[in-house]
Amino acid sequence: TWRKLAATEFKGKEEFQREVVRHVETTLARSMYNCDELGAYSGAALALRDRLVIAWNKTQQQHTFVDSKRVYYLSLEFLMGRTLDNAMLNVGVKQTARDGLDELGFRIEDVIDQEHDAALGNGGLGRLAACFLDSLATLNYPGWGYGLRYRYGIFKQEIIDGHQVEVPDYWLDFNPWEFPRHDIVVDIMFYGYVRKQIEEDGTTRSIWEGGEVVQAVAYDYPIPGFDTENTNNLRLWSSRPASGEFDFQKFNAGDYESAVREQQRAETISAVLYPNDNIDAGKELRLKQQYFWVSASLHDIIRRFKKTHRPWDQFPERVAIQLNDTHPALAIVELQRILIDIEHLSYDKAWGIVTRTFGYTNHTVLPEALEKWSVPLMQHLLPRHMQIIYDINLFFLQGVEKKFPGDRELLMKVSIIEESQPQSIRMAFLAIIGSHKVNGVAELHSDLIRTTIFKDFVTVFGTDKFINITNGVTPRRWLHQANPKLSDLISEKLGGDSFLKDLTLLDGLLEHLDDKQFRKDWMDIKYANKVRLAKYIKETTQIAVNPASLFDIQVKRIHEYKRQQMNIFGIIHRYLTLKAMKPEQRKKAVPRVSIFGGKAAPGYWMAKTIIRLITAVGDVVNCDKDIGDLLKVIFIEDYNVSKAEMIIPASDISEHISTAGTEASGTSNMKFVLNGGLIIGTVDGANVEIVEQIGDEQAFTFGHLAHSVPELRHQHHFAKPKPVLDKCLKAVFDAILKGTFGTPELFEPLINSITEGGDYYLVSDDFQSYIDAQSLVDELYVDKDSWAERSITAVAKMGFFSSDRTIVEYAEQIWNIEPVPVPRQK
Ligand code: 26Y
Repeated sequence: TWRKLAATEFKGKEEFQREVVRHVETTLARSMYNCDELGAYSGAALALRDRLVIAWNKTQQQHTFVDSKRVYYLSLEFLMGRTLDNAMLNVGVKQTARDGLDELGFRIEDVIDQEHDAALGNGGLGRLAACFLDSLATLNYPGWGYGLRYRYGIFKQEIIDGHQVEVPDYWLDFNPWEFPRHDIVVDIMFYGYVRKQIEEDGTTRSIWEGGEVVQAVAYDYPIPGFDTENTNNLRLWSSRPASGEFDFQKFNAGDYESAVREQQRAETISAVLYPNDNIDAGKELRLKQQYFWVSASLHDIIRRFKKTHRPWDQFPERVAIQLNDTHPALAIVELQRILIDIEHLSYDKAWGIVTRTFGYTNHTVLPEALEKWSVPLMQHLLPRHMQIIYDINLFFLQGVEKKFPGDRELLMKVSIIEESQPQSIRMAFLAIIGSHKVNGVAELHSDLIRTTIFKDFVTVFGTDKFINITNGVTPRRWLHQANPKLSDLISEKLGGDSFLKDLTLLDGLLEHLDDKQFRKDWMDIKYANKVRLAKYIKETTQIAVNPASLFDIQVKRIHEYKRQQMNIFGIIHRYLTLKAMKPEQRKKAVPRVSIFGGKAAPGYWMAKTIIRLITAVGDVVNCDKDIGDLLKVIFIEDYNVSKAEMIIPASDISEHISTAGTEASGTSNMKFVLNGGLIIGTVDGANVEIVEQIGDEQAFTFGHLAHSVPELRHQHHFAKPKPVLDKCLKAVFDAILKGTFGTPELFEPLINSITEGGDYYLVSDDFQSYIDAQSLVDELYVDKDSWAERSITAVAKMGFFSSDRTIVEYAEQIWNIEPVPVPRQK
């Protein structure tokens, strides 16, 4: 039967091939006769990109034509990973491309492997933004991302002599996915002074002038949805000097150095992603990044709104802006400034528009991650914004005083300005006051923010403003793309791939739970994924691991609160236990491969010490002849999105073992379970809801609960004499301090943080229960058939954790937007 092709389709593999060859020979000016895999990647990417552009233009035209309300997702991080594979799968041309490339002599997997990750993020917050873009497009919502086009993404991690070494990640060499918009340029000012001017009608106006100007240039990235022509836009800003090139007067006068310096100063703003995850450093350049990006984005949004010739009142009916954590909180101040200083709206009218526009998502309760900017710094860099922050605070506090007369303490507690030395601006408070909804990212986390860090704001605003929207992950990347075999098996059982758009359909798998062949196929796929990972481990570390072992994986940023140290202490305990066994006893032990991956912030010394201990333990354990295959300890270098796609499908269990109340949600927990791995975890973040959904037989939970944490910390703090350590943990520390894993001095500070330093993350309190949970894992893993049953049951009940569900909740509860599908050709 004949039908018109979708904009993104090819007429067949021949047409695809022709397009690849055309791009290799003309766009790249290379010959097909000596085309290598990188050339094939480039050609394939360009061929597909041509199709995306058509759908992308259609979508944007449709959205402009319908004049629909749009959401703008402001995030300093978009951890996109690779694009080619994802885009081929989303628009449904992967098989065509596979066949076409095959005939040209290339394996599609090798071609896909040529692509550099777009690593413009640190961890969970940045990857969540990327999953949200996929869901927005797939659900046909008009939604744009706005971020920074860093020249260097998160650093590449090398492990040299067991230590982390940071190497710059220059990712822009050849990037077929970005479109420079040299016509979309915004001037951004810093520094300068504010002058008051009396108008003819007697009102006073503030004029901010005399500062330094840099330019923001837009770069656009198409975001295709799955099984839809809708293609959204991600717009990233790049900085450059306002004069275009550099100061030619200085240049011609022979002052080359200062001309170049000026150019570099401007380019520095978007040069590098700050590599801190959940730790605020408060650096001036970071504040410059934030204002640069926020100001450029708002000007762009306003320019688009103005084309509709609507009155300002209607701005919040056409525009929703979501703040991904407090990093873009200055957008609140910037919009207020534009509305009063430039558009001449009254303060009150402007503020009404502002608060109806913004929503704020909180991602952390860790005190060290809550952004504060020093007042003198803000004053210096953005003098007019500092005045407006004072105004916002004044009017807010007046309102509080009116509602709670005489409550001086409450005023102190909710003031945006903290009376520290020097004073500082609490960005979370600004974000709450300037938004109409504040959300946490998992039930437990949302409860915690309502009852701890933001409780005084619940008193002031009431409870309705503070909602929960539990995180989710995109099943397109994290099941279909990362685990094609499992995705195909599920399609076969469910009679189609609709589960990729409605993940709750996974529960249909329960009907097949007792099917012996299905269980076998299921476990064979897990095994094949473990073989794939074992092969990678062999190639990159020279260590052979047995894929029949239990694969135990912890991959995430290295942080004390995530407790990789507890995992490695548990591994040392296992090692000591195995060593103490007689050879015939050892034969009964379950062989295990413990796999770690993750980056430490370059300045986070304790996190680097944890990496050093993991590699040191691996060095000893991996070549201990008594142990053999019973225990291997692997650190995978440079964990990133594309590696996650290979690692996650290979887990039997994965670790999500943060101190209760510290991990806001976690999202890799969802990815692992969706791929048939079980989790060992604390009662923290989204673990709670995962276990609720899949049933507690399908998970290994342990440890103290969040509500006991403050009291336990208090006890550690005031304990005299120091509490005696649990026997197992003491044996672990003794082994380390004896030098079993090399120089003990390296690891003393880590041990001391637990024995002397108050054990803030409660490793000693949870250790025994962690070990017990691990023993239960060993015990249950022996029965492969019931393990298969648990694995299938867990996947079947994961439907809730699709980021599609998450995005629908944002759309309905915060943004008030509707889907606007691009009409399909008939
Ligand atoms: C202030 C600055 C240095 C800073 C930079 C990055 C502060 C925080 C962050 C990143 C935070 C982050 O990634 N949070 C994670 O967000 C995920 C998505 O909601 C959660 O799943 C995860 O628990 C949380 O740690």
